[in-house]
Amino acid sequence: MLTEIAAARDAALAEIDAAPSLDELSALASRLTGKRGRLATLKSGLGALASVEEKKRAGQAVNEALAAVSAALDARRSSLAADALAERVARERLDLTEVTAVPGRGHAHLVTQAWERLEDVFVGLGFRIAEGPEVETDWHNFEALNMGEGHPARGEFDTLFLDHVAPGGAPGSTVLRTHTSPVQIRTMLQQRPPIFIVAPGRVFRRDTPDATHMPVFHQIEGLVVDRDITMADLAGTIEAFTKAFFGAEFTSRLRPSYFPFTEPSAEFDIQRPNGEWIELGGCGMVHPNVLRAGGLDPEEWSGFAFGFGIDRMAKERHGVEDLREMYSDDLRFVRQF
Ligand code: 2NL
Repeated sequence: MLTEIAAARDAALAEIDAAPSLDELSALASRLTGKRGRLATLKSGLGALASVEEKKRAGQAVNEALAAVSAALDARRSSLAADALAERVARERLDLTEVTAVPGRGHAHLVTQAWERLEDVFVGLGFRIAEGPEVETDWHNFEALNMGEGHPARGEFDTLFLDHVAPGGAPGSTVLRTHTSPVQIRTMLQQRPPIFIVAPGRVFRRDTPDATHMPVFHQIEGLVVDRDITMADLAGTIEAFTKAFFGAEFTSRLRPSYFPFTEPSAEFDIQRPNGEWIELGGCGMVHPNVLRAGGLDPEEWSGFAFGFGIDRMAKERHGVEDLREMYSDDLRFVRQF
């Protein structure tokens, strides 16, 4: 009897172990533990045993076998359930990478790159970055820069006027700034010298777009005001900037020129290592009238200023043929830089 019980138990355990699915396990469970199972049959045959002692031992063995079968069923059930869940999770997994393009890493626009590098270099030379409004008053944009009403230089600027009339302003006296110089005027009015600032920013002129002009472009202007600032400081700063931005093999030169807001005025050129000269921007000693407009006494303070185009700089640096390319949204162009 005990051998039969052990055999029935081992056969049951082997079947449980081999059950391939939860459904089949559940069918197996009713068969093994049901009234017509082998162990149940053996149990009901206990009465036929000869001695009480034998009945007791066989009864205990059957109960232990049934408990072992029941425990094995539970274990197999949770193992099959875990497998089924894992299989279902794998089957229902949504691979979103198949429908979403892998997002490539973008980069700053060509002009932004140049703008940020210029800021870095000027900060390295001891300048601070100044900002101001893009919508300006006629006074800050022209008058304070020694270009009174009717000054011929105003005509060069093809100004974009706004209908908006500032409080206390005359009609037609609100403009989109044609240069970032008004930022320097505002700085002079706000803080005492020493002033060492650069003002990068977006500027506007009524130009028809072509290979070298855009109605919206970017400029960076510098302003230094302190006691005893001379043209030598200007030339030295331009040279230090040239080497820091373009490389030690580059040099710079100043050529006499004219601007209403500086006196004397100069163009500044840089020389490539191959000897070629490129015109970069303008500069000069701040005109006494401009210092006065900024609330400073020209007998006490002197300064220099310079300005150049950021877009042109990016264009030269990367050999872009047409400025309009820089403002197209053609990714084939944008991705080259
Ligand atoms: C150019 C020339 C220049 C300035 C800008 C300036 C500003 C103040 C006072 C005096 Cl507040 N000058 N700015 C001076 C000389 C030249 O820019 O060709 N820019 C693209």
